[in-house]
Amino acid sequence: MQEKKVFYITTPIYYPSDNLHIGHAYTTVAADCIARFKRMQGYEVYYLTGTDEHGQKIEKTAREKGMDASDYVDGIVKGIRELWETMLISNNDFIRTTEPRHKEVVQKVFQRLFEQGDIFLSQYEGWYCTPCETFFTQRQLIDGKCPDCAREVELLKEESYFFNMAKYAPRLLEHIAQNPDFIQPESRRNEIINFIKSGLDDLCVSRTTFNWGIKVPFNEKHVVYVWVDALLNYLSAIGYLADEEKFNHYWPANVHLMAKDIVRFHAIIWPILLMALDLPLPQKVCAHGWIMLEGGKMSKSKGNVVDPGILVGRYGVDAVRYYLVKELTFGQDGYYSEEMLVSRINSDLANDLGNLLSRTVAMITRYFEGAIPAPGVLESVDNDLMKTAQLVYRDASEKLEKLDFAGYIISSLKLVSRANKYIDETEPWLLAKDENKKERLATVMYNLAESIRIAIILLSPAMPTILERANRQIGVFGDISRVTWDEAGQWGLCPAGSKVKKEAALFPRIDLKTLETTENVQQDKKEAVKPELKASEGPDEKYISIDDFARMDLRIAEVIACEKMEKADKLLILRLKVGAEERTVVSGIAKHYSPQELIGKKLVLLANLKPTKLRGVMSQGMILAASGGEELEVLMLDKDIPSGSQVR
Ligand code: ME8
Repeated sequence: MQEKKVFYITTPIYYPSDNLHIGHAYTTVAADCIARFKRMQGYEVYYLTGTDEHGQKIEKTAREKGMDASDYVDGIVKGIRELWETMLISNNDFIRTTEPRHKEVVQKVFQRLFEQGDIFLSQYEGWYCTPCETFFTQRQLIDGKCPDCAREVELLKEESYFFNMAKYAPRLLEHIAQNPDFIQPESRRNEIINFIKSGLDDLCVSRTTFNWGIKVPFNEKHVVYVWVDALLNYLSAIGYLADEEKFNHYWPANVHLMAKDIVRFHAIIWPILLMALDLPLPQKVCAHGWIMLEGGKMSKSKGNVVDPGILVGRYGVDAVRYYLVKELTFGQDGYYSEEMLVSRINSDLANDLGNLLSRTVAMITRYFEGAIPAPGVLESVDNDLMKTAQLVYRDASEKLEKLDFAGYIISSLKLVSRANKYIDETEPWLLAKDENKKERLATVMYNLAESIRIAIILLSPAMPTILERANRQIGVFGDISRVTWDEAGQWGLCPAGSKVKKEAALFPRIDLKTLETTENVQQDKKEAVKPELKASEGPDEKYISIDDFARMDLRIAEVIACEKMEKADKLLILRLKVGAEERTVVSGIAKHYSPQELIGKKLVLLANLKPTKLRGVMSQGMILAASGGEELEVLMLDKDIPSGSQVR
């Protein structure tokens, strides 16, 4: 039977509570890379992204801005759509959970699950923090108070609908066991299995404490829990209960891509909902790591975000996409820095790829009047280059299939490096001096053009404008809209006689010293858009706002090791445990404390201070101490508060 060549891939639908940052851009670009790769393989791709617009948080944010929730999200969503256009995201659809096509599906599903007994009415009991409008469980409270704002909480009961999750747990475990690829990577899979095995509580699937949501059709006091609402977007977008043909054509999804923060929703709640609806489960739920900034995960609520639109304006869409796709090692977290971005552009793109192209174009222009010559007899060095091209093609394809995005880029670059080395090995400038070596020179030029052709095809899902830009210089691609992935797997497709033409560098080198950093730019931008706010706050400079204070990430840290720094009589090197993490901090307290006095003590750490090297040791934060005259005392805790706890 012929394989059904349809491929349905999704990103999470993002909260339009604020503008998106490069974390969101990472997922969307990575999914776009797969969508483009699959299209080049001849699949009919449906690439879905969108926005998750309901819920208490968005209602509250809009209210704080003095806006209607729907006007507020309209503005943010417009910006998100523009961002995806700027980043050349090739999504086939953009779903908003406020659209009628989605709301209808949510209501019908809720009704069905209620009628078949999976959903039932009961009491939700929890600790409620009125200022935060949030329920917490007993375990979440800190000293019996709200874990977010430390204020009093009250025990409240709320009538809610619940979904009986435990009923489906054995089936889900069996599905995971029988489909080892269902949850990727494996570390997440194990985490999910353990979570399910520890027992699934009934899931509260409705709320009565706010209105900004989809009403439960048979009880208008309730709105549907925002995660049930949101997950159903994957069905409503492709016509579930509305266009049966379209729905059956695309469902089940091949890949749901996201970061690890929301994998539980996708690997537990989502498949259980689908089982209850008698629908097949998606093929793969894949969770990548987080893009971090010094000081922690980049997130809207922390405010430590980098705007991808600004980066694209500065470095170009291909370069920013390239950086993102290469950034995260499969399943792991990675740190963003603008220096790293620039260094990748300069070394991988300007030096390795850009130079390979410009040197080849220059040599073909000089030695063969700008027309790619036909190759002659192959030598062993040529065979080695050809073999690398074939291996790289297979490896890059495999890595993309497995959603190992960084692995795919690293693999593709191997061909670029091999081709650069081939120039050094074959020394075309020497061949050009000897008329008898003209045929050999022709072979070398042809092989270089061929390597470039293959490398550019392989990199094109990550960098969508590269085919067109390279084609202007080395016209071997013909009609670029018809280039297929397969063509990268075949050596010798480059038509001899194709013209080359020197143009501006594919990726100009960037001098970081001449640039402002993005953080500066964003700061300027923030001030530019908020002039009224600044004016109304007045020039009261002796105070800082609670937001200023909240930017400091103060944490309890336990000293697990400590030593004197050699040849520095004031400095101690402390090894700290901060929750699950370990840090090294260099502190100028050696005159006041011996290392032994500090081991086992709990201190206060400013955790999001920019890391800096002190006498060659990277110090990741600062411990707090009081000083008066000659005296100095490090702040320590008496009670047994766990390390990692916040200080406020
Ligand atoms: O969770 N690094 O929306 P959201 C990498 N509406 N990826 C990141 C990231 C970071 N620092 N920050 C965000 C929601 N992301 C729900 C989803 S789906 C039915 C509902 C990406 O706006 C990553 O894909 O908080 C993460 O899973 C997602 O944005 C969370 O987006």
